[in-house]
Amino acid sequence: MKGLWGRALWVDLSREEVKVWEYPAEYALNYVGGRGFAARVLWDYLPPGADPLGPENLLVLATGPITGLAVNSGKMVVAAKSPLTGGYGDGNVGSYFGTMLRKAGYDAVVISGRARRPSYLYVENGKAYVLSAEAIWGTSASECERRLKEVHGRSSGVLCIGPAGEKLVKYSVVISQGGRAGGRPGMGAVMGSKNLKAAIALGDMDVPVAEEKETRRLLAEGFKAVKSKEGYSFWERQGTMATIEWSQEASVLPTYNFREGVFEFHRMIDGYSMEAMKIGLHSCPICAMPCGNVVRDYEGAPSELDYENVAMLGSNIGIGHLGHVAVLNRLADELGLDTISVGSVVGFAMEASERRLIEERVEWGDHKKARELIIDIAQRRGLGELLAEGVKRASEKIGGGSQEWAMHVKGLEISAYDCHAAPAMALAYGTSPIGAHHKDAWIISWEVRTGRHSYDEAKVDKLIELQRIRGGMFETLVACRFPWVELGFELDWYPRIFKAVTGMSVGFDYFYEVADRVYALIRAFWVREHGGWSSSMDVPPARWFKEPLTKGPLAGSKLDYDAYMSMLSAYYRKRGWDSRGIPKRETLERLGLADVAEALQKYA
Ligand code: PTT
Ligand code: SF4
Repeated sequence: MKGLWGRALWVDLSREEVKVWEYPAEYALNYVGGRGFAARVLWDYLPPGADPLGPENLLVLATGPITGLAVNSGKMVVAAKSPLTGGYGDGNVGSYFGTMLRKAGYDAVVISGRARRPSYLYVENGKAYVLSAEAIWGTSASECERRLKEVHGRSSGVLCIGPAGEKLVKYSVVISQGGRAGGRPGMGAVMGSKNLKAAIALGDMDVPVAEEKETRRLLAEGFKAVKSKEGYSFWERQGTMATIEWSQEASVLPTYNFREGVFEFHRMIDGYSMEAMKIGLHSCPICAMPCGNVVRDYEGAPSELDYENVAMLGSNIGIGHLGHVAVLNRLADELGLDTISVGSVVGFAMEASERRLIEERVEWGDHKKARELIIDIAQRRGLGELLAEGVKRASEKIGGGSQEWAMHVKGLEISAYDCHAAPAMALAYGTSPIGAHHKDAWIISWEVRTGRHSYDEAKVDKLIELQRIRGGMFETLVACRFPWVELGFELDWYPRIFKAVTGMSVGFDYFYEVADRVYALIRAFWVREHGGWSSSMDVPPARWFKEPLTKGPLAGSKLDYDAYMSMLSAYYRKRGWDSRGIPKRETLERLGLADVAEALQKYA
C-alpha cells in the first residue's frame, strides 16, 4: 500500500539487536495501521499468558498511513499487553516521534526483551541504535526530553518515561513534548520493565504517496476548513477545558470519587478560570487547532491542562483551586503518571480514609496531601505502594466493601464522566477495548441531547457507530479526532486523503469493517489472556447502580442494572459475539479471522 513504507523496526533489547521487519502486506490492507497494526502484532507474536512486565511483552509504537500527512495527524499509538488490566492496552499520543519515525523510513517499532542497563532507542534515517540511558535514568519526563534533544538536536521526536514508569507504576504513561501523554493502561511501566527510558526518531525522507500534489492540496484544504469552523475561536481560548462547564450543567462532572455529578466549586476550575491564568498554547505536530492550554501553577511552574486532568485532580478529589490542580497535573506529567488514574486512586484513598479503611488520614480537598501522595505513588513509598497498583487491586487488598466504589472497568480507572444518569456512556466504558476510557465512544454529549434516561437499542447502534469511527478509523489511520468531534470538520475528508495517500478508493464501509475486525481481534486477545470471559467484566462499578446522586438537578438518579445488562446483550448480538461477550466463530470467519476463531475454539 502506498503511504506506508511496509517496514517496521523490530528491536530485541535483551540481545541489543535491531532488525528491519518487512511486515505482511495484509497487515496494511486488513488493519491499516496504528491500533490495528498493534493488535495484530500482539495477537501473532506475544506468547499467550505473557507477564506484561516480563521481557516477553511487546511494546508497539505505531503510526498509520496518514500520520504526518493530514490535518492534525501528528499522533501515534503506543500499545502492549497492559500490566494494569492484563488485557490489550493502548493510548494515542501527540508526538514528533511519530512524524519523525515516518521520515526515518519506518511505519512502526516493535520492542521485545529487556535491556541489561538503562537504555534508549535512537532511530535516524533508516538506522537504529540502542544507546545507554544511564545518565538520564531517574529524570523527569521533560528533563529527559530536554537532555536528549541537547544531544540529538531540537528537531528530533522524543518519547520518554518519568520515574513512575521506571518504578513500574501500573498506570504510568509515555510522555512527549512535556505535556502530551499516552498509554493510560500502563504503557510507561512496560517501557520501564524493559529498562527503556526513551525512544528518539529523526529523519528527512518523504514516505511515497499515490498522489503527491493532491495530498498537499488536501492538507491545505483541511487546515483552512478547520480554522474557518464556527467554534474555532472559542476552542483556541479554552480547548477541552470548556467541558468543565458543560459537565457541571449536565451533572456528569465526577465529584468526590464519582459520588456526585456536580461540584460546588466548579467555577474555580473551569475554562474561564483557566483563561485568566493562561500563559501559552502548545500543540501536537501538524495541528490546525492547538489545544494544549498552559497555565502557571501555584508553585510558579508551567502546567498544560485538559478537561480530564482538571476534573480528575479537581472535582473528583474535592480541590477547588485551579492553581493547586495545575500543580498536581504538572507533577503527573513530570513523573509520567496518568492523570485520570492518579485522580481516581487519590479519590479512592480519600474515601477509604473517610471510611477508616486505611490508617493514613487523607481528607477531601487536601491539596498538600494529594501532592505528597502523588510523589509517593511514583516512588512506591508508604501508601503509595498500594495505590501504585490501581484502584482494582487496592480495593481487593483493603476490602471493606470498597470494590463497590473502586471506579474502574477491567482494572482501568474511569475517565471523567459520571454515569449515574448516562446509561449509554456507562456502556461505552463497559465495552471500551482497553477498559474504562472515553476515547472509543464519547457518546455522552449525544446522550444528554437526545434523552439520557432510556436504555433503548438506538443507543447501542450509536455506540457501535462511534466506536467504528473513533476507536476504528481514527486509531488506525492515525490522526487526531478533534477536528471532527469538536469543530464538526467533515468526516468525508478522510476517505479522500486516504485515497490521495494510498491510492485506494474506499468508502466508510471499508473503515467500519476494519474497525469491526480490530474490535473482534482485541476482544479475542482479552479472552485468550484471561483464559475465558464473562459479561460481568463489561459492567461498571456498583456505585452507579446502588447509590443515587444526592445533589444537583438529577438527584435521585442511578443506573438500572437489569436494563444495563439488556443493552449489553444487544451490544454483543449486534457485534456477533456470544452471550458471554466472546466473538462467535462465524463472526470471526466473516471478518477474515479464521485463525483467531481456531484459537478461541477451546473457550466455545
Ligand atoms: C488520553 C487521556 C486523556 S484524553 C487526557 S486529557 W483528553 C489525559 N491527559 C493526560 C495528560 O495530559 N498528562 C498525563 N500525565 N496524563 C494524562 N492522562 C489522560 O490521558 C490528548 C488529546 C486529548 S486530551 C484527547 S481527549 C483526544 N484523544 C485522542 C485519542 O485518544 N485518539 C485520537 N485519534 N485523537 C485524540 N485526540 C485528542 O488528544 P491516552 P495527547 Mg493522550 C497532559 O493518550 O492514553 O489515549 O489517554 O495524547 O497528545 O496528550 O492528546 O480531554
Ligand atoms: Fe493535538 Fe489538540 Fe491538535 Fe489534537 S487538537 S492534534 S490533541 S493539539
